[in-house]
Amino acid sequence: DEAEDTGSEGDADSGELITVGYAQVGAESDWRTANTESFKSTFIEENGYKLIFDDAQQKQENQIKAIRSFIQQEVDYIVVAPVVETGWETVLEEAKEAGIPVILSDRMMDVSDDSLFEAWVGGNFVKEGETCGDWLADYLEEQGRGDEEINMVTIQGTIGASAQVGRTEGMANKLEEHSNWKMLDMQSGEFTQAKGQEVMESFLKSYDDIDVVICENDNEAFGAIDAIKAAGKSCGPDGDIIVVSFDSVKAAFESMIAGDLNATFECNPLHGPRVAEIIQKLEAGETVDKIQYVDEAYFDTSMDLETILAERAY
Ligand code: GZL
Repeated sequence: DEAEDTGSEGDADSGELITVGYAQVGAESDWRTANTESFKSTFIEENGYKLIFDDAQQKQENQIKAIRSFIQQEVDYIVVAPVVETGWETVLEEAKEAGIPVILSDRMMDVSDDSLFEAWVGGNFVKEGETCGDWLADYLEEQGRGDEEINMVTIQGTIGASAQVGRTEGMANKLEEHSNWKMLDMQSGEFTQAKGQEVMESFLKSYDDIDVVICENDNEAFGAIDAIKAAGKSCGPDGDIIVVSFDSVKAAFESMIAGDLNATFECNPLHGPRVAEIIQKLEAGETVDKIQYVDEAYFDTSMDLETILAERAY
């Protein structure tokens, strides 16, 4: 009852629920939907948790409001998937003042003092970008286009999000290795299908010789593919334009099977269990690794995609 509620940290042993506030980015992509589902199916009462979930509609000020609300509610843990990397010091100091541990998942925060969060778990975005560049080099080589002038465009994610920063950086590292590759343009598609289509429409109006479009998530690729077809061009393995993207959600497999998307570079969204493991360790007074990268693969049309899709968890 109220009298006993000292507002102290929840403790699974005493039978009290551990209250977790999750400041989620939004609902912009299939990846985000799978990530939200992972948290909502992990942080349930039968596992000893009470989840308070907030969808910030991709606005940082809403995430900051959510974190302040979690502090007011005296949650036991605050988890954040930060929409962009900067602008978090003040509110993290407030959480520290309140004695509430913060865990980051998915995207990273750029803070001067990393004691402001306990741990971060997510994808290695620079590596994802580099793997994409290496895949493109191999694919073009196989097509006998290893020395050809290749014109590329990039539909970036939300500018300032570490997934966008890393993937753009990773590809930039590879561009330096291929003097015959030219990045004609880069614009943000906000990680959404609608904006991805818009950006690709504008690229197709500006450039009539695009060979590759790099989409910084699968949903932008679905939009880009619609724009390519509407412009009377073709994409995929036998098409005019090579389309590659990041995330590897189920719909990306369907797009590859349909012959539209060439390849997708995985970024696993199922961070619920990983964050729960971090919380359990903190509850037990154990130390946790500050930076925890998840394993990532890639998938392309040379693979047995139906079989792989049948086993995909997201
Ligand atoms: C990646 C995540 C990105 C996904 C997008 O960890 O931050 O945000 O790639 C999502 O689909 O919108």
